[in-house]
Amino acid sequence: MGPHQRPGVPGESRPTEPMQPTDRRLANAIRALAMDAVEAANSGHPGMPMGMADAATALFTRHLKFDAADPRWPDRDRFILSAGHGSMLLYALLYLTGYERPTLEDIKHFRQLGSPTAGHPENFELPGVEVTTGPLGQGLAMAVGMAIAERHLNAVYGDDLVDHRTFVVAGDGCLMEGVNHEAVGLAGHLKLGRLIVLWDDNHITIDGSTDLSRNEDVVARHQAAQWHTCECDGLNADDVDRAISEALADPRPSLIRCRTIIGYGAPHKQGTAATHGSALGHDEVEAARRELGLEDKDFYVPDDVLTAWRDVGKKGAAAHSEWKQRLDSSSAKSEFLVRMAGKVDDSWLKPYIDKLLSDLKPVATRKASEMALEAINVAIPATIGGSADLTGSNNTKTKALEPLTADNYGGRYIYYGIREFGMSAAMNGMALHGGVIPYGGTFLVFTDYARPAIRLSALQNARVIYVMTHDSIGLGEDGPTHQPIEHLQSLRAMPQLEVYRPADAVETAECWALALQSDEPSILALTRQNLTPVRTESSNENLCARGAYRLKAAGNARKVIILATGSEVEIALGVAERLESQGIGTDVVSMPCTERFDAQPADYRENILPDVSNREILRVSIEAGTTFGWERYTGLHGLRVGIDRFGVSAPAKDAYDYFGLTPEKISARITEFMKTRGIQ
Ligand SMILES: Cc1ncc(C[n+]2csc(CCOP(=O)(O)OP(=O)(O)O)c2C)c(N)n1
Ligand SMILES: [Mg+2]
Repeated sequence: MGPHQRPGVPGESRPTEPMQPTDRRLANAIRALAMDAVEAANSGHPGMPMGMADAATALFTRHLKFDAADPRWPDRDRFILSAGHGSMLLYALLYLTGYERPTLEDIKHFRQLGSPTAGHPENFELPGVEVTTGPLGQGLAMAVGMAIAERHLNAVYGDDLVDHRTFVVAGDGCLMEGVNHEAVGLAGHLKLGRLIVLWDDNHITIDGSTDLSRNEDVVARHQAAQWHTCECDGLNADDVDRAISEALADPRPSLIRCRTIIGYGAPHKQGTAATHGSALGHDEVEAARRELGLEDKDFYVPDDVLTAWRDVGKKGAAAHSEWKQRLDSSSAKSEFLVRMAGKVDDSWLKPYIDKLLSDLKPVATRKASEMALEAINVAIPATIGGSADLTGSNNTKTKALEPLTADNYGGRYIYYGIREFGMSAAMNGMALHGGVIPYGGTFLVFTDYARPAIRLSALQNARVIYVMTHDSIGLGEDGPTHQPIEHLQSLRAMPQLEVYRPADAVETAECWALALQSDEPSILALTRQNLTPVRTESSNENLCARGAYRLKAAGNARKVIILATGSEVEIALGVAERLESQGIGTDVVSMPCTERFDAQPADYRENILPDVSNREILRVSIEAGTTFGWERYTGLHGLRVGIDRFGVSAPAKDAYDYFGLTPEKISARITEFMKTRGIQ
């Protein structure tokens, strides 16, 4: 008999029926709700919740520290359903343990418009859903970030206030994904012993047996990454309990291999991919109810079972109130609460900018970012910086930051290694854990490696700040592999993400302030090369907050409006100078953040970009990247200056000249364009 065939009848885990419902009966309530919800929606994934119901029961009834009455208790254990397709497992647990939502009604409306029981768990729909999962592998990778945040805050505030664990349920898919290797490597290196992963080892994925696509020794791989591993019968709550206890006792991160059967309890379909992602069908649901000893009723949970589950949901109340008492008597109370609420002040900004203005000099915006961070990291102790092995290039480490290591979780700088995706996913977990504000760097071109996590930052409203340097052909000799072309625009296309491309040191500081205040993720696109200051006078306002502003107004009658970002603002000023000398009045608009500009009231946008034809006032965009999308601001009949091919390996100055991105070449192009279009 193979490891995935087990003897015994699913309904009977113990020979006698005690007064308390058996663990198996508790688990069967999860199975019943999962089957019924998927059946009602005729959509969803019953197999995973049915296979992992016993393991989840062991975890929730015997180990997980939580209080269903307060899903936001800062010292709760975090539970991450990395196998997000099994969302009904989580919804069932939240309902059964007595969270305010989802209600049984919500579960009956699984996957329907407006119901918080979305297809995959979404953190913004339900308190109790810690992170949004579904893109496989990322839940576990975010859990690594949660575990980092927990250890860091523990180092800062001590056991009295921060002392919890991070539990993950992951499937075969989560462990196959590339990001898993990054996350597991990082967790092993940082010795995140409070991270415990329960692997739903059911040998099945969508295409069928895992034998179709995997022969690696998953456990040995984790061991090689310095994890503790153990195994259990995932269908036996006592055995899962034993394995969890073993994992808890080990100082390393743990992988618990739970041997399970997908769709357990559905007699004709269990153990097959047929249960993975579709409703079991009426007959099979009936057969499963018989098999599991359930009543033949939809969405039915016996009273004693529901009562037992509700008691589980209340069990943490005592620990919670003890924690509250410790908080009340802690001298760090108000600081801790402010920090967990994520509030930051920007009192650092004004003095910092005043200092900049008193001593203006050319500086790369990556360097300007470091300068701003020197002030920020002192003023805001919640920041945790890092880089994916480009610290010296991204300029992300300020002087006072010590490395966060297994020996010093109190450090605030993480050497993520060459793990852009793992870093970004970890930052999501850190941000969603709360109490810390993560920022991390790599080259802008490698947002491609981080992109799935950036998308989840956006979807989840996670305040993660991506410090993406080397933001154009201006990086020079490293050439086309490293020169971003389509990146800025493709990132701007992403909802709920703010992309900033500051033009000098003052704008860089303003953009940092906005990113820190935001409840969305931000990308700071920063130059490698030095830029001449364009903001030379002090302003009472954070001008970048409007997304775009008139940096220079036309001297002559306005005929041209140039929109430029980042390093091209300086070029735009040079273009304007040449045009003005020919009597062509030219506005220069610096546009550090298109998303913010789009959100301005109509009259502000109208003031910056008046609704007149390009024959009256020609709009020109200048950005050292794709021109794709700039017609949004120039109109179809405007002029878009950019680069619509891959870059070149050459010194920055030569690359700019080669692509015609110089004041001479652009001004000539504009006057030529005006002539051929008959613009006077
Ligand atoms: C990144 C990503 N790729 C593909 C999918 C689609 N998908 C959802 S579940 C799944 C199979 C996962 O297998 P496993 O983790 O073993 O789950 P089980 O079938 O055992 O429930 C796939 C390919 C996804 N959700 N995320
Ligand atoms: Mg599987």
